Order: sequence, then structure tokens, then C-alpha cells
Amino acid sequence: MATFEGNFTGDSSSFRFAIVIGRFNDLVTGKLLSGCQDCLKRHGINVDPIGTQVDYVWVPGSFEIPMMARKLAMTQRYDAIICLGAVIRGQTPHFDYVSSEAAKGVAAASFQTGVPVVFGVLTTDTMQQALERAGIKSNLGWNYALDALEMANLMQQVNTISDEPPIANLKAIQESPQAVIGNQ
Ligand code: INI
Repeated sequence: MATFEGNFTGDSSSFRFAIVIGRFNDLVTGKLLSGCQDCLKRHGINVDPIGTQVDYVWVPGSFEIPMMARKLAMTQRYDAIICLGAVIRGQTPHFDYVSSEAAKGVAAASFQTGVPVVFGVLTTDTMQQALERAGIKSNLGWNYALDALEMANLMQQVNTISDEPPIANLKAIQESPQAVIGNQ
């Protein structure tokens, strides 16, 4: 038997990532993106949008992130997908709907496709708390990129021991997602 653990020292030149970013609260999400790019760059990834390693997809808000993450994951083109958003509590229950759909949907996108999808959606009570986590104190965008690198490397290792293709029923899902997955 063996122990598997993602590392950051392997050859990352073949890795491909997609970053899905919510435009809502882009004062925060733009900073998360900068942190994310900084981490990827320092681990040898070419983050140039016209390069071959990272694609960037902007969506209106965190509610739209899961659908886009799933669509991108289904291409099986990426080693990991990083989702960046910022949901900030207001005076209405809107926060709860958006944050819960974002969390559930990102988990579903990963589970349904077998592609690591990193949940980088901040959920905070105030803009101040969000900004503190997006560069003022620390930048969680950096950590989310690290999670993606770790999972990409781990998947590479685990895929070598698996008898199964990365996702056994991908073709069936692509042809008829409702039949295979239902409405989750
Ligand atoms: N989207 C966010 O990413 N963060 C928020 O705080 C937010 N609030 O509070 O409304 C938000 N709403 C927009 C939502 O994500 C969708 O884009 C919109 O409802 C259209 O589907």
C-alpha cells in the first residue's frame, strides 16, 4: 500500500488551470485574483491570459460560478479549476441564497466531473472582513492557488494507480446530464 500527498516540487509545465471570477464585489475578487496569480507564477505557471496554462472566465456573480466551473470541468481540459467570489452579507436573506448555492454548486461541479474545483468564495459579514482576507492582512487568493496546485499534483499521482479513467461516465453525462445526475 502507499501514501499519496500532493507536492509543489514536481514539473508544473503541463498543468492547465481555469480561474472563474465573480465580477460582483470586484474590489475584493480582483485582489483575490492577484493573489492567486502571484502564487501560480511563483510556482512556475505562466499566468499570461494569452499563454497556454491559465484561462480566465469572468461571470456576473458568485451565483453563476458553479455553472461555469462545471462547464469548464466537463471539457476535461484542466488539472484544476479555481473559483473566486465574494459574498458579503447585506440587510436581506439574499446572502444566504447566493452563498449556499455557490458552495453546493462548486462541490457538485467537482464531484460530478472528477476535476478538482477549489472553493475560493469568501463569505463575510462586512466589506472590511472581505478586504482583510483579500490583501489587507492576508490574501486567500494565494492559498486557493496553492490548493489547486496541490490537488493537480495529487490527481496526477492518484490517476497513475487508478484502473478507472478520470471519470468513468463522462460521456453519458455529456450526452444526458439530467439522466445521469438528476437535478441534484
Ligand atoms: N453576488 C456575489 O458574488 N456577491 C454578493 O454579495 C452578491 N449579493 O450580495 O447580492 C451577489 N449577488 C449576485 C448574484 O451572484 C447573481 O449574479 C445575480 O443574482 C444574478 O443571477
